[in-house]
Amino acid sequence: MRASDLSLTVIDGLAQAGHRLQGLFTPSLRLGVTGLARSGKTVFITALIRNLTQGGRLPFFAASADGRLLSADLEPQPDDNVPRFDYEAHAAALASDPALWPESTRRVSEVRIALSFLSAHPLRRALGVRRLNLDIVDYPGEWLLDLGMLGESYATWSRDALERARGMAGGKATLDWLAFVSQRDPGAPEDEQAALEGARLFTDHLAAARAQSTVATLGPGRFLMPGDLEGSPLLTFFPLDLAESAPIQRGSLAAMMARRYDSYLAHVVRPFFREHFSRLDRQIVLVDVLGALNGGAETTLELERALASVLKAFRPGAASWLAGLVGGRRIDRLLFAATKADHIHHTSHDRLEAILGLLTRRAAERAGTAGAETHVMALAALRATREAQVRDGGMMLPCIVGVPLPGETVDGQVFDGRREAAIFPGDLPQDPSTVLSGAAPFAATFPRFRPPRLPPVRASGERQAAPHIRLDRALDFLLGDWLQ
Ligand SMILES: Nc1nc2c(ncn2[C@@H]2O[C@H](COP(=O)(O)OP(=O)(O)OP(=O)(O)O)[C@@H](O)[C@H]2O)c(=O)[nH]1
Ligand SMILES: [Mg+2]
Repeated sequence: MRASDLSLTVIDGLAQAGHRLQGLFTPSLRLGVTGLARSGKTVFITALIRNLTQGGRLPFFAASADGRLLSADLEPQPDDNVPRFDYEAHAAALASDPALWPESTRRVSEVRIALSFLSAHPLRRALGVRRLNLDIVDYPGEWLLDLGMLGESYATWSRDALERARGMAGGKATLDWLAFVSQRDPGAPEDEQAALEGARLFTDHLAAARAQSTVATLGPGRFLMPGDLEGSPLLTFFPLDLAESAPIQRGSLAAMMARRYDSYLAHVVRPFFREHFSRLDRQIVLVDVLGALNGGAETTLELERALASVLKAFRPGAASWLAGLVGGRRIDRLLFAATKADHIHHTSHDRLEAILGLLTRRAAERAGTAGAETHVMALAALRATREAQVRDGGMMLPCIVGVPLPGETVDGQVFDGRREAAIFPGDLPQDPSTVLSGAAPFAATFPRFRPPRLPPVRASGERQAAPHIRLDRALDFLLGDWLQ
């Protein structure tokens, strides 16, 4: 036997052994798609599945561009107690006429995408086709806010919640709740009726504040999106006006509230964190920066605060109270993405990235010191607009063109959901700090657009991908090294 025959036999043997081993053990990568409510998680996951399974145009996702990504198929999700992500329903909504965005998520769900690929390295490629399972969890963004409660006592949480409610330009619901709290003596004996009434008024206040704001930053999340906890006693607590130094008396209303707060953490927040977040390998944090800018400097500061509190729980690699829960896995790559970048002209994308970079800097610094690679990017998972130059007097304005959703208004013009419109979204400020200081209030408003209508996926093998902006770069950052 010649040397080259021998090496071929060895490679052949290795390939067979490798194939058998792969059947037994396919590595899995758990990707966390994190973000506050309406930040774009469900759309991101839907567009990701669509582009992977339908051979989307992904020129900056190396495995796909090099032709090494052979297939991507949905497989049963790994955890039998978690429902499957309803990709088919979201795809059907996008295929309907008119096309619809997915609805707000009400429960947790999970999806596994089985990828098969060829290695980029000739020697490893000789071992044959390799496989990777990509696991992703979707959940209601409201629940994310609760992670910030994990390190807080009932007393601290109460003080913070009251301070924020008092600082709001309160509507009736907020005023009613604050009036109720001001009449409660935390030292009074525990009282179930007061607990029920207070929790109801507190929930109304949260819902009203949520409806007013362009970003969701107030929790507890289950008060707004209860899921299977609708009507549960776990949701019957509210913040009380506690004096800084006074201890909580046994048998008092305050003790009752503190006990229920702790139960909420133990039975709702910790299990949610443990089951869905503590096992992540990679994380993309989606941030609706444009939505916050729409709300003004105060909303943008609120967003920064909410992000900071959430990211405390994700300190990649840091030794913290989390260390015991994290169970050995460490997030080694973290991507912050400003979503819905198709609302602005591409010439403003770097400014959008700069604003997000500033918003997340403190968190990114923490992650950086702990060794995770972080990156900031502006993207649109599902592009709903195109760009055009529109003449305005003697000037050419860089505009975006799309169909605003019914009822959306720009400059007093109300849209009907059918007509296309060219909109000049304005320039984002060059100095990102001005959006936080309010020094140069950003005046533009971004209407919500109708999604592009995506034809239904057919069994015939005809490929039906979806338009996006930089989804491929995000995939390359998040998965690229696992597909080498
Ligand atoms: N133009 C545009 N709009 C988007 C894009 N992604 C999301 N949106 C808009 O943002 C809304 C919310 O997106 P979702 O994906 O449902 O947000 P989510 O984070 O899953 O929200 P919850 O389920 O409530 O936590 C959508 O209904 C769209 O209006 C995008 O890429 N482009
Ligand atoms: Mg969702």
